[in-house]
Amino acid sequence: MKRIVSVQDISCFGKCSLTVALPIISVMGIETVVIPTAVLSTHTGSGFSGYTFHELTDDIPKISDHWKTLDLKFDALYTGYLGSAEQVQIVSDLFDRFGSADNFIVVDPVLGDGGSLYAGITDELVTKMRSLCCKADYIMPNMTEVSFLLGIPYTDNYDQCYVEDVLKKLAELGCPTPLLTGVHFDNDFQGAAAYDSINNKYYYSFGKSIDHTVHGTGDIFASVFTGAVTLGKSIQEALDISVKFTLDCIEATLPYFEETWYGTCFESCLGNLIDYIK
Ligand code: PXL
Repeated sequence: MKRIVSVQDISCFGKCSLTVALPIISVMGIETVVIPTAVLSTHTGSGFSGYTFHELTDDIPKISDHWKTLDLKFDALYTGYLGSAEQVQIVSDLFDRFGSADNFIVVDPVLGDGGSLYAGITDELVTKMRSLCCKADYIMPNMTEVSFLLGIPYTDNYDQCYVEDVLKKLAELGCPTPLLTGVHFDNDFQGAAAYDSINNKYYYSFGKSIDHTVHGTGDIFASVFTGAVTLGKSIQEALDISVKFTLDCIEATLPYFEETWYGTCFESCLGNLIDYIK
């Protein structure tokens, strides 16, 4: 059985990070091992204030030491939201210990959206996240995260040339296969792009554009993509499955948007994912 370790926070309420990665990767038939990096009462995205934040940074090296005694191996190491610069450094050490020629590393550099950083994301954390991206085989920022990682202005108005230029610059940071999420060239379609810098090939996948921003879609996309590559899917196949499933989830959220404004209703779509990976 394939096995992924997912390293990110538990937002107790709010449907993101581990509470999304666990069910999604599990439904893909992959064992999901977790390192919770922090426990928050909710996520830090818009709509919530006054959330609690309990860091588990000190536990990460202890968990890692114990796992080494068990000689645990993973097919993929996948990180999402990390709450402090120190934590990013500790995760980087974890990659050194558990990364190998037989597995791959996915870093979703969760930093912000809509042109701004999430609450609590500092410049130091951005700098460390940039270094973490150098160790990854795949990264999957949105355009906001790209602007902070590359130190360029944020724009929501771009063309294919611009997308390919930023993907190339992300590869130059040191990640051989960067992705870009939330890609749209018009109002009708949205999706994601990827650049395989080793073969100098670009990949795109689009679906119907849905005019709603829902929290947690980046985590859904990253979990599905990581799972699909772990199952041996090609970049194009993994991109198609991830985009299709993420858009299914956004669509499924629309009827419940008033009551679930804080997250995406991915649960009712999990059956689709089983079909998409067949
Ligand atoms: O969905 C990304 C995410 C994960 N975890 C926490 C967050 C966010 C985005 O805001 O705040 C705690």
